[in-house]
Amino acid sequence: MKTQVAIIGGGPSGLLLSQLLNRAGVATVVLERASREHVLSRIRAGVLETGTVEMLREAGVGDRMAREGIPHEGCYLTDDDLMVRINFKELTGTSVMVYGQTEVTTDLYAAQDAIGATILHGVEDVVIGDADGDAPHVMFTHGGQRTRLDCDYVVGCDGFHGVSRATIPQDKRRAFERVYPFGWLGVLSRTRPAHEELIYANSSNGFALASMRSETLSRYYVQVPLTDKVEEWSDARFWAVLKSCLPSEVADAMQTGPSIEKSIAPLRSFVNEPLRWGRLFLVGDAAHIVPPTGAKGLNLAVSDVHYLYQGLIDAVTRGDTRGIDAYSDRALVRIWKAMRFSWQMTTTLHRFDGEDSFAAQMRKATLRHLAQSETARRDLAENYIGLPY
Ligand code: RFL
Ligand code: PHB
Repeated sequence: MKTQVAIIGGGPSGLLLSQLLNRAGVATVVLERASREHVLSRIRAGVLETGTVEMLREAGVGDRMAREGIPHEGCYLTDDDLMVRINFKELTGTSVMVYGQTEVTTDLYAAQDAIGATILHGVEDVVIGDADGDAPHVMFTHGGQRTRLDCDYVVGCDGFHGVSRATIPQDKRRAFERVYPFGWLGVLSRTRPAHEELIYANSSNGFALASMRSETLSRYYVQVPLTDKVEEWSDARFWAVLKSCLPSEVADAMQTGPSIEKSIAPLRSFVNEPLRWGRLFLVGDAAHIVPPTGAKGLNLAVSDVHYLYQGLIDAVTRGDTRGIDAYSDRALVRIWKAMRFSWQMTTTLHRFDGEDSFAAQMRKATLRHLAQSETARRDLAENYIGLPY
């Protein structure tokens, strides 16, 4: 097989990149390990920055999002019963879009199907070869057949546990990492959202987040020890803990019901530098991970695609490598700012086991400062709606 750009991973970043390249006449092959159903069953991010919304429109997948997505002009940070509203619209002039990652991925698959893109599912044993030379290739097994795909460039969009990052020799990459001593237990339920806007709650019982997918579908999270198992969390226990973290006026009015999805995700900050080795580029979770507290994971994957795709078009069609040569440095500047914001939101809102009494006071003081200072709220809003590309 032969193509211009081989893309490992058919999650949101791989599909979006493929879509933008295909629309510009660049040939791609997407190699995805899982089935399409599996990719679409993963409940993950829910908040899209303005830049992400624009990128999806540019890729021709903005129509359903415009109809079904819910623009949010603000969110709340709370400290027990104190509710601080961050008014994005007033502070920054723009808003965010609540539209689930599952929907984004569904739309991208539909668009890729419509233009006849090549996406192979159930691909195993991917090995990237000669990435540091002029003629890279990818070996993989599909339908029991070992296949060689020759290409001009390889893009690793295969998430944190993929093969792409590991292909780069140890002495050519550097990892920066912080692992947090807790995870998020997430629950999806067919209930009316607790509030019309998202609530990030700091409380003496730990962190909780009240989010949503629609007017009838709620997404909630509570902070849990990393050792907890989903089976230990009955719906009743989950609702009780969630309510104990939210402001009482919200908790008292909240509708509860059976969970339709429940999972635990660990929290981690991670950056791999650089994002390139020869003709191999890393994009999205393959290159970096943020804790979900700032809603930056999916949005960063999209901004990476923004920095890379035009460069790839120029390189493949005109031999102009300036864009791809600048990719790693340009993308990393924004990645590190999102790392900082996600880390700060995480430490401002979570209880750390074994922390001293000072730490809880720092969180309370931060929330009180936000309540009183428009400057502090504007800083948060600017980061939350997404820093400029
Ligand atoms: P993805 O979505 O992980 O997609 C990578 C794809 O690559 C495939 N793959 C391989 N394919 C071929 N060969 C291999 N060797 C392969 N190894 C892996 C995988 O099957 C998969 O389909 O990465 P991408 O596209 O960069 O997108 C990034 C976003 O998915 C991610 O940043 C966010 O979902 C992060 N994230 C969250 N972000 C938020 O903003 N809010 C959230 O609530 C939120 N929840 C989450 C999350 C990430 C999670 N992970 C990664 C475990 C919850 C979880 C559980
Ligand atoms: C979600 O709705 O799943 C969600 C929203 C905001 C976050 C994280 C997750 O910061």
